[in-house]
Amino acid sequence: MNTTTKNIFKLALVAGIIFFAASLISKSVDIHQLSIENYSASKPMFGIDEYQYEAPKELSANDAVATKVKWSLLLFVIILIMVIANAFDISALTARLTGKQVINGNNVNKWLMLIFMIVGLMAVAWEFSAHGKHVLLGNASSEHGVTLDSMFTITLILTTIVFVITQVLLFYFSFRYSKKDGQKALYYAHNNRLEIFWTLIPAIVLTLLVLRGHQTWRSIVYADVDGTKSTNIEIFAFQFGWNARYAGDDGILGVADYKFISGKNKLGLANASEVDSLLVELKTAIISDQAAIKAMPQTLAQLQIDWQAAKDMQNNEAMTSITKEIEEINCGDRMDDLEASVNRKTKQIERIEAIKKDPKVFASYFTKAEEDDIITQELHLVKDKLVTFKYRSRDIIHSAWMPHFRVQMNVVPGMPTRFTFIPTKTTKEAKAENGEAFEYYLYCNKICGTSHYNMKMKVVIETQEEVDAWLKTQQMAFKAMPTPAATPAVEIVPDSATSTKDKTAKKLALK
Ligand SMILES: [Cu+2]
Repeated sequence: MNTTTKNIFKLALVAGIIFFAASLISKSVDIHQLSIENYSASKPMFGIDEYQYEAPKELSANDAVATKVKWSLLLFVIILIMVIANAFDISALTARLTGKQVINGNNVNKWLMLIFMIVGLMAVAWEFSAHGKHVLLGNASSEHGVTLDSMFTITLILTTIVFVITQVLLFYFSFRYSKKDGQKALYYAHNNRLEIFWTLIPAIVLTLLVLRGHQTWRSIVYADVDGTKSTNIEIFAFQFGWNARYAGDDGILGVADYKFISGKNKLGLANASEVDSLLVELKTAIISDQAAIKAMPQTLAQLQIDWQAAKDMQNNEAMTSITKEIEEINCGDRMDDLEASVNRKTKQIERIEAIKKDPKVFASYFTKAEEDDIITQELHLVKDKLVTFKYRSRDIIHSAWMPHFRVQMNVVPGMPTRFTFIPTKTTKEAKAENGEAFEYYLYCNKICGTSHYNMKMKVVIETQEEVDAWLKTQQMAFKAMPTPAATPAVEIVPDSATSTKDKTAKKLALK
């Protein structure tokens, strides 16, 4: 037995031991039922809220026996490998003594090639049957989703054919044309016809696949460019959650801008009174920042007095926190922070006032279309109806992903994106297929921070009537919902806005 074969056996031995250790570890760590049953083709990978946690079962007498059998089986395999390795050694020795070869390494290798091919292809077939269908997602619940899935299927079929042909050739040739004594390999450097054949065919096939993809993508992107044929819904992303905004009775989504975002106006809608109260808020905050800057020496003196008092009382905790504050002032950090805050707010005020100053710009922002907009925590869509999502992000890049609908789009701050599609299966129908626990969700598919994993919004597909009824239970952004008794809608000035104004007025008067 030559050193290479010996090394291969050694490697196999090590691999066996590693595999055994890994299987032991994975058994001892309870990974929340992360078994193959949970991720099989019949169960959708996404949409079922949470897998029920089941405590690991105690080992029964049968399990104990099974474990012992597995141990002995492994021991048997290890001994077998060692015996074979020794047999090779003995054969090599006999060959050296007698001059006759007992075991031919080339022969062993050629049969191993054949076995590897058969076992490998069987494993591929099993993988296809267990996980092949639509990459664990279940059937698509949207119109374009069916086309996308068929593209995946076609690509998979083509690549599988190529895979099987090349693998069979590779391993069968190694088997068929293994080294024989007295036989010399043919020197075959180049063949133009072959080169053209295996360059042209993949090129044509790939071009067709890419063109089909391009065509499908165009049909999605250009389904409703100006948003007139579909229901427009805004999808608003933030760390860490989603909001949906419906246009309300006027069918128009009001203008929104990041400059208008405030604690109360989280989506930054261009609402005149809301923006006015934001301006007051910003100006008040600037005044208080500036007062803090002016009072810095006094604050420092007071902190030093406080520190002495804390020392006298031997209050170590207070001393530490006061020392930290004193350091913050002494090194200039606090001053920098306050100045930056004043600058930031001044810029924001300037930008808002520039919009308000120009009547044309003002009219383009403050259209009043936002008043009846409805901001929701859930997404309800009508079955078989074209819908366009308009994405907006408050902070960083997110990605809105609805796996069941094969919908995904980046949500980028400062860059509006959109996606038009038709949902084709109601939540009820999906539940009938996948079980009562099933729900559609919109997930974030861009790792965006600590709570990214929890960034999702429930999606419900239902009839027009059901969506309308649900929308009536939601609150309009700046208007009261009409009462069911068909009384004319009363416009209510948001009272918290006035109260903020009052409060700031009082604060200003105090200064
Ligand atoms: Cu995110």
